[in-house]
Amino acid sequence: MPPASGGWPGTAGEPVTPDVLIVDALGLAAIGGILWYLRPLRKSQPVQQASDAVQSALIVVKGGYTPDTIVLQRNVPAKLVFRREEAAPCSERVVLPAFGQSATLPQGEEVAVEFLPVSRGEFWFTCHMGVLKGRIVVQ
Ligand SMILES: [Cu+2]
Repeated sequence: MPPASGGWPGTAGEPVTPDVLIVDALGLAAIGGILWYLRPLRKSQPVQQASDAVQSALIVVKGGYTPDTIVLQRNVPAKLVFRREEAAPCSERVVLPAFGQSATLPQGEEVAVEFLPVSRGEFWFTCHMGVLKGRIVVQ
């Protein structure tokens, strides 16, 4: 008699015993408990949505700023993340005078600069000597 094809060996014909049903019920109860536990966290979701409204951009600092033009919407919190990929001291500090911000950029680290652009226009960000230049366009 040839072996039955298909199915996993050992599972075919295995009876569903009351023990299995109890385990399933406990599993469902555990899942229900976890969902109930997470309920308060779900209520905080609007905060998460608020953070979704942040406009962010990654700017690589290496002999200049890439990209060197960042377009932002006004009245939406902005988060510019600078990643300096060089050791040249020229770029170790970035300044955004129009937004009252500046930051030291350790090599290889990502440093976030956050501000709220409220006015339309074009604004410069530069290294602390004004050699490297980037542009922020607020629409
Ligand atoms: Cu410089």
